[in-house]
Amino acid sequence: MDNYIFITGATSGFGEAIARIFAKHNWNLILTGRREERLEKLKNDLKASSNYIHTLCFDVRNEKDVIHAISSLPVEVKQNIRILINNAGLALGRDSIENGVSSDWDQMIDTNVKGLLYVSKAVIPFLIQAKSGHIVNISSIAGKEVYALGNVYCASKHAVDALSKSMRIELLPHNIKVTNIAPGAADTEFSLVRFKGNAETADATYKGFEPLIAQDIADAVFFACTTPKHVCINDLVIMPTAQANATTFVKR
Ligand code: NDP
Ligand code: 8X3
Repeated sequence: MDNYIFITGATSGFGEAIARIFAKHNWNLILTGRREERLEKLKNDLKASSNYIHTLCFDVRNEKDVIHAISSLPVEVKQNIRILINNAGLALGRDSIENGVSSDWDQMIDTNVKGLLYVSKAVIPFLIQAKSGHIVNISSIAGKEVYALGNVYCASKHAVDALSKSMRIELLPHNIKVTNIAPGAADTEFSLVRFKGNAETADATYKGFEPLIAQDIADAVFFACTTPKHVCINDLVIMPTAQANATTFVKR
């Protein structure tokens, strides 16, 4: 198979699990993230099952680096990108606006919204050229609802939800599918990052109920990307069974 899947945030959590499931099904991979050693380790882990694996180490917040990294791929690789997974993202802190840290707001908006735009702008021309493709944007339940102290993260994920809808309209004439995925609580490195390395607070997020795991989201992404040509999954909200919406859980 010549086709490539391009995954942002492949160094942990959902992105890594998505890389693993597509590798198992013999896709060629373009794996990206900031942590180079993790990209190399994943490449080594997957090289037996996947045909070709390219790693690109860049920060999605830096448009020049995004453009430079994607341009550095061989032409035949760029031309064969068929799936883009816009997954890289993060929450930082849980504070009211008056107590919020403005550098955290910048990082969330620059990564979750502007980074997704920079990568999409660089990759979409290859999908248009191929007259075929699929973009999966990883949003969140925080892109459908808001919760107290989630203000800027929720706003950034509402932006992802809106961008998914816009992309779907704009890319329709080019035969490019767009799927928005909105997970609830999933036990990845997400909370450790949100609480800035405080493992105790991060672990408490998942106490008393069974959260999603990265594999659950990877399975859904793989399903959405392998429907027949005439079928597009527009939007998926995926929750732990113990979570009804952004704030209602059954915890024991
Ligand atoms: P992880 O923290 O495990 O993974 C986040 C990934 O994003 C990492 O690979 C990280 O790579 C990458 N990333 C973060 N910032 C940047 C950046 N500036 N440039 C490039 N890559 C970056 O969390 P998840 O797997 O849970 O998160 C994946 C996505 O899912 C995020 O968009 C998150 O908002 C969303 N989400 C998560 C939920 C959850 O409960 N876990 C629920 C709903 C949505 P590196 O650090 O190497 O750059
Ligand atoms: C991550 C899930 O509920 O912390 O997007 O917003 S939540």
